[in-house]
Amino acid sequence: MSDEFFPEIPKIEHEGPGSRNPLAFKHYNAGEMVGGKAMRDHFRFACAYWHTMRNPLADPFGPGTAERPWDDGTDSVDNAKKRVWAAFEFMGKCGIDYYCFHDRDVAPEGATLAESNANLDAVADELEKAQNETGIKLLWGTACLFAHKRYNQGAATSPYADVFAYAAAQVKKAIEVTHRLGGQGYTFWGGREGYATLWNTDLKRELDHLARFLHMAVDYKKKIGFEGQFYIEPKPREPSTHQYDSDAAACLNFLREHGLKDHLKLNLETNHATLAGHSMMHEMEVALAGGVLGSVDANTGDELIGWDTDQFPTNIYLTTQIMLCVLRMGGFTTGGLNFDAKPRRESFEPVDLFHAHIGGMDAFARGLKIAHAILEDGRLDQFRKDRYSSYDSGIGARIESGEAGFEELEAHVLANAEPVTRSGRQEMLENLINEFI
Ligand code: XLS
Ligand code: NI
Ligand code: NI
Repeated sequence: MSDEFFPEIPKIEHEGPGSRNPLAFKHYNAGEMVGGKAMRDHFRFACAYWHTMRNPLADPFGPGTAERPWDDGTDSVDNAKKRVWAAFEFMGKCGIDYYCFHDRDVAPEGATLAESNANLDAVADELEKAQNETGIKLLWGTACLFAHKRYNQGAATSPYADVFAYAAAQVKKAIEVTHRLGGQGYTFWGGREGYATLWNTDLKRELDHLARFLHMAVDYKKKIGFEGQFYIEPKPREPSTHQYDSDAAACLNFLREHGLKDHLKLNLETNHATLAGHSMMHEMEVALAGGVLGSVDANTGDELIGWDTDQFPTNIYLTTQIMLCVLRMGGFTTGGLNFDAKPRRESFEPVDLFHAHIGGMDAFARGLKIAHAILEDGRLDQFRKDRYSSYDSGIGARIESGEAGFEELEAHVLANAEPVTRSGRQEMLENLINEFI
């Protein structure tokens, strides 16, 4: 890999827990086997192009602070092409195997759709070259249907049919480019698919339009032979007051209601889970139970701020919970862990991008090892299993199989003594988890 953009930064190596080098992995070791699988294959880490390459690190009170010497700050295609090489040098040095992008992160929007598409094609040529040179792959692509003014009232849920059409044309192109670049998936994040106020909103019609939009995408995907996985990414609000795909359960219901469940899985993001008032583990369990756990946007929020602050994940409990669910699922197939995260506004130097990703990768390496050890140990899962054992035989088995009805259950109660329950042992289990952390 070239040394053009980050000349002072060497390739990040695994130096082990004893290392005091901030530019080294203490726990992440790409080739190390955990439960018969190399770490890199457990995680399938991805870099989010929009944050790492494009986020100026602004906040609601001030403009961006990010110093990105390779970027001339213009919207030119040449600048966009150059940025590709900075991105791939960065990922190569971090040992990140995948990336994710929005159409408008990688290439500038033009004055017309035709111009935007030509820009995207030009940058896709460059991305293809960089992929071939480095072996870094595209985890998923997406379209930005929320930044341009035309999308001010939504895209597929805009009250304006011409806006719906524009969004469709944009997604058509984004899927084509994702397909061309060998993308393993394509994500739909609602952006502004929700409402600012219900006074002006026909909620039923908007939801039907969103479903139509996704069906069109499914049809087109088949037509061009794109075999990547489609994902929908739940988020409850921000920038909208309410976003329709508000959490995993709402997405599942929407997919089922509109006959889309066979075509989309969920891409879950930690900060969106907490915005929805859930833990990430809750969202993961809901998706797992519904058979739609696809991919993860690995970040975290700040409990004290409450926005989608998109911070890098460093909490070992969080990464342990996520990896526990991923292992229980049997691992990612098309999905992976995409760092949908940015350094703080105060962390404006290029080297901070490295610290941020190193920290996230190390936190997940620890989470994986801990989760694996917990599963190997078996006590946690055994406890869960035993807790439901009254359903394994007798009346419980008849309830689960559907053989028993209310009358039989009433007879059962009349013939038996008061039910016996046992402690849920929450504290004991929390202590058990801490044995491993
Ligand atoms: C924003 C979302 C976005 C999606 C991709 O909050 O997380 O970054 O992941 O459109
Ligand atoms: Ni995201
Ligand atoms: Ni987000």
